[in-house]
Amino acid sequence: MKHAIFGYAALIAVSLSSASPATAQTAKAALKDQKGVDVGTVDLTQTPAGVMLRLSLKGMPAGERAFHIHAVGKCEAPFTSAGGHFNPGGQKHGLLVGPGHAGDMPNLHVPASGILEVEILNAAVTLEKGKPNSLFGKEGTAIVIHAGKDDYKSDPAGNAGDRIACGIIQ
Ligand SMILES: [Cu+2]
Repeated sequence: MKHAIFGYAALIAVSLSSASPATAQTAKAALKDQKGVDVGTVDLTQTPAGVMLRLSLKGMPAGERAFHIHAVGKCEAPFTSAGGHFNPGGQKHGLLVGPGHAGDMPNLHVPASGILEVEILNAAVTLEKGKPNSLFGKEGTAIVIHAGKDDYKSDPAGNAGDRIACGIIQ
């Protein structure tokens, strides 16, 4: 009897995996500091509600750090190469001011260990190519972490200071 139940469960598992096609869109960014040292990763997954960013940081100085998606997929220290915030809607910066840039996201609170694991949903962007808010446009996009916190209102960048880490979304 047990045998039959297990057999049935296995059959369901197989049919589920073949029914969900390989269209789950994902992307990744490897974060480096200005010296080229690896400081973490971001795994991006398309969901019906937007793009889920799973951030895994290590060796990051403790404190509040701005966390954004920037408009150019180029990370050459000091990372001004990544351009301004990803802003296909032409909005002003700041979650306290209005809708903000599509690349605006809440500050990270890095603990003394320098290690942080967090998931953040960005409903304003997509991994789907060809859409105006796609992270895979002509110039690509990059994840940037700043030395300071985003004040959520100063245009164009939240007065967040230097760019201390960068990773191309690919
Ligand atoms: Cu930024």
